[in-house]
Amino acid sequence: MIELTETATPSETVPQSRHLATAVPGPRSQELHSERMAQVTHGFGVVLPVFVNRAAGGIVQDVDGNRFIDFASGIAVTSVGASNRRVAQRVAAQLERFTHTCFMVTEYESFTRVCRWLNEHTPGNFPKRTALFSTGAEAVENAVKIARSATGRPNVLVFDEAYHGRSLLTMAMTAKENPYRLNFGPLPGEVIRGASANPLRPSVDGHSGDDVAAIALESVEATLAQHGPQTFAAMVIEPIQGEGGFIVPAPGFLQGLRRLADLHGIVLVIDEIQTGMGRTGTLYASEHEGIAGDITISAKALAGGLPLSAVTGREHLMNAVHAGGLGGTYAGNPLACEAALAVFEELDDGTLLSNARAIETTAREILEPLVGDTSVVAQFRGRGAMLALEFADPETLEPRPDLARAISAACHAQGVLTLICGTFGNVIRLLPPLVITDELLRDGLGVLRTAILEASTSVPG
Ligand code: PLZ
Repeated sequence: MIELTETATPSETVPQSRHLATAVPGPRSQELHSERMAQVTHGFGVVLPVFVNRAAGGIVQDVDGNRFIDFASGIAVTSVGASNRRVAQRVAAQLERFTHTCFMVTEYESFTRVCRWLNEHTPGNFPKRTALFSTGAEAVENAVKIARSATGRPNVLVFDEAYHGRSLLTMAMTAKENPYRLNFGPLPGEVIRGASANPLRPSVDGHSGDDVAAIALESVEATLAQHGPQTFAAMVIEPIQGEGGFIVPAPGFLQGLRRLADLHGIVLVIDEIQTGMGRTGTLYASEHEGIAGDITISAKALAGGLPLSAVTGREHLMNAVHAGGLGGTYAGNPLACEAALAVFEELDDGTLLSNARAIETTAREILEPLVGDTSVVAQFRGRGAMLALEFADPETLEPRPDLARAISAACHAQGVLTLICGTFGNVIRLLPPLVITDELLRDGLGVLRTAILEASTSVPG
């Protein structure tokens, strides 16, 4: 029996149970949403148009009194809970002292302490330095700047199904056209895409099973050769591809990239923005593969919901940049640094890591049988509390985004907040806070399972 352990979450402020007070969205949310549509750019989408008034532990509560089981964590951000007590207390105390100085103008100690923790806890047993920024995309761009500065080379290798952000450079590094790149060109150059090693849908055809990693690596080598390996500053990869569909690469692929990077003097940048900070049951997902990036990027769950990102890497790379070459007004904001120190305290005793592993065990037990039992789930995959179901015909692999949308909508209507991802939009992903109770987790998974069974019986098969 796997137990989820309680941590310091003020769950008394929001009852930890699913509750429907109105239809979803409720009347107050609908009112606020129409005002939003009148005021906010239509360039932002929304997964579930309910307005939140509180969130804690495993629950998001809306202005109509509906309580949703949180399988999103604000896209892998609020791993310690959306109103974690340690985060709230540290940030409140910092608010009283000062909100901002700009670290490039005058210094504060918390910035250094966050860098020290990251130097000590990111994969790789070598001397490191860290730079702090605000968003994930900003950190990815800075990792590229650092790699270019250190190597004197221009090119960046990225991979099929990659997601690295929405800023101009990271949008070019992201694979999916719609919605991320559509109409936003021209894209910056010197970004070259290589094969990924998706075990279900390999980028390179004509082989099966165990060869996926080896064949993808051959293709990557050919891509490097075509452009000249000595022109590449960096290769950037997510250890589990997130927005692209929660794809765990075929075994051996990441180790193979590590070898290619070493062979050609290319900086291996591991984008742990979605996978890091305990999400997959280890502090960083690279640990599952026994590899370390020359640079590791952290963001999202790093500061419990406050905007903070980090580039941590080998000392000689990080220090290759000229003084003044890196920075940003809000980079490593003091409120966000205090929040990160609180997150580190939460991670300290290993409870959240074992919670992530327990979440996987429970979800696997409830959801994995759907792969054989229905004719709509092609795969259950992921690690720790980063899990997904891909909806497709198991024989032909014809993607079924319609089913993913219908099932997700059924979950929303019953008070379970699920998200969709994947190149074909046919993957439902689970990213619960690592502090969710076992009872809530099972309730939410039960709702999802029933929705899948109902959808699959309406599919001829
Ligand atoms: N790298 C691996 O997952 C952000 C994107 C949501 P930012 N993923 C959520 C959306 O549709 O905008 C992400 C990621 C990986 C980089 C990023 C970018 O991080 O903080 O959104 O800039």
